[in-house]
Amino acid sequence: MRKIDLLQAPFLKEMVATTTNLYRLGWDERNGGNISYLLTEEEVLPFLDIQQVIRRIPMIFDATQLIGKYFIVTGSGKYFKNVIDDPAANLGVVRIASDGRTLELLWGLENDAVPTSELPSHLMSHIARLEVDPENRVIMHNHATHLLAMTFTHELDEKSFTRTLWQMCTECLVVFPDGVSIIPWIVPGTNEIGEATAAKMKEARLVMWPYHGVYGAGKDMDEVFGLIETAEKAAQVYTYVQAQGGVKQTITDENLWKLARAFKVEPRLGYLTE
Ligand code: 2HA
Ligand code: ZN
Repeated sequence: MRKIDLLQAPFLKEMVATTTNLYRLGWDERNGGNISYLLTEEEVLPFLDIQQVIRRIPMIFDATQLIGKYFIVTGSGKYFKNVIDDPAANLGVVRIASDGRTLELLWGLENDAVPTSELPSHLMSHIARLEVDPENRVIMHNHATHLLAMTFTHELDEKSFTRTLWQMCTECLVVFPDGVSIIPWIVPGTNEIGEATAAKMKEARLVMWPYHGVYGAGKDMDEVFGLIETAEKAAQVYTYVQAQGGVKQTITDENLWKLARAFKVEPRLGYLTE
């Protein structure tokens, strides 16, 4: 069967639009940030001969739970700024091979490029999210500016960090009732940071990497982008509030409970006073 040019694929267009948008927002300077997007076989079949493996790429960890799964990913060392001009050099479609430790490259990552250096965190987070939400498909990492800044000025206690963000915009509790989790500072690109992130991903779809950036998870690109965008907006408001002299009054826990009831969301257990 004749294949359609992959540049026409809806998932490719979403990756290009999203990386371009994130670059414009200033959250992905240089090679900062990475995205992985789980694809179904039906989605890739019109565009790819799935028997045609271009290259095999070894991984430093075991992704047995994802054997046979397809992902489109951003490339290591690649700039989000450049994706729109050359998607095939900056993005790749890969499949997890039957040994769970090799990637089969099916498209893109031209000139011997490899997937994002944060692949351990991405694939471990996919595994963790799929256990609690079988619909999860996207993991996104970026350096959202105000959230990153807050990791220097706000205490790094998950409950307190979450409550501050919930109080900065009325919408926050509705968008991320599961809150924001935080890992310790760990060297990026390692299995260790992947394991720490994935452990947090079982409870919350947003995970802060102190002095570095944020991880988000969601069932589609809009959900994960919207999550990070909403938390980042709250962090921006927090920045202005601090600059204006600090909080004089805020959304009370009673208000937050009313919101939770009105929008039928369950705030993270123990984060609001009863
Ligand atoms: O890929 O953002 O965390 C560049 C990064 C590493
Ligand atoms: Zn980063």
